[in-house]
Amino acid sequence: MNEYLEFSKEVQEAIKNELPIVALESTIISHGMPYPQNIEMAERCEDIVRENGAVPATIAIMNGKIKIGLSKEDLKTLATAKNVAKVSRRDFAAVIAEGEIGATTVASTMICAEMAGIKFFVTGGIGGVHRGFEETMDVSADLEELCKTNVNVICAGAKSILDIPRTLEYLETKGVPVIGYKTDQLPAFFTRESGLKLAIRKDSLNEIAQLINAKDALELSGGTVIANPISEDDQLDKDYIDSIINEAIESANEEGISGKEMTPFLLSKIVDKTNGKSLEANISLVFNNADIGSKLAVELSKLF
Ligand code: PSU
Ligand code: MN
Repeated sequence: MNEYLEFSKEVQEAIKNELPIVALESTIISHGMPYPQNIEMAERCEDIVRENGAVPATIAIMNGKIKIGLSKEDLKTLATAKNVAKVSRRDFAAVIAEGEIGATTVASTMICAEMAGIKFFVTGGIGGVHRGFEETMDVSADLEELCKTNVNVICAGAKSILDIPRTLEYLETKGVPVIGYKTDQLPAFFTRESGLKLAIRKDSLNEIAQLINAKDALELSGGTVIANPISEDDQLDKDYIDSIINEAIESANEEGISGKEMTPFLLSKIVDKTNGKSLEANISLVFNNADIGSKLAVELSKLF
């Protein structure tokens, strides 16, 4: 397994010195945001993690290797190159074998983080059960990964491009703890509330660290979701964003979009239709997650 892993100097040092490490995904860079906001976001996320006393490990596939920690040039490539594959669990082995450039989704970043021994992973939003899944059977591989791979994912919930109630049901069925950080509700990415009540609420990072510690001691498999709502100031108006999301889904259906193209298509349509307002909100919530995720990684390291 290890022959495929390639660690940056910074991450190697962190492992040697037992510093808390936070994984970051690359699909959000290559397929989730336009250039140049994508690279600015990626670099700033890494800095937020560092400022909080943890070490960032942005993950991607390059030259047949799984890179754990990227150089500035790697980030630039992921942010600008047109031939970057979106790699979920299904695509992983093929992209490695072909030596292609691959951006990792939540699912595949979790796989890589677990291989590298990294316990925390910060992203924007997780994939989930798509609306109309009864017809399409489109359920993100992110959910299955959360069921089996032991990485703690800090996110702002799931976007309402998805069927959020069914996404939450799926996680419940598969036994994934979803922890609301200072909230009773699953956040809906652009908005703080979804109307869906969570079983677990924690108001301090120490309590979340204790929960993770207990889960690990019990050897319960699978990951956790730490749901961290977008800030009051940056959230979008619910009716406004819902109507834009509905339009975007209509366009996707008209254009016959399906499979792995669906999420990137919807994200970019929403950015266009909001004249970039959704992008600002998206960036703000990712920074918020990088802040809380790295503080949580530091908090857990204090328990040992
Ligand atoms: N949600 C976002 N931004 C993103 C994604 C999801 O708000 O960039 C990306 C993540 O990488 C996630 C992936 O893992 O989309 C889910 O894609 P799919 O629905 O095809 O599994
Ligand atoms: Mn899908």
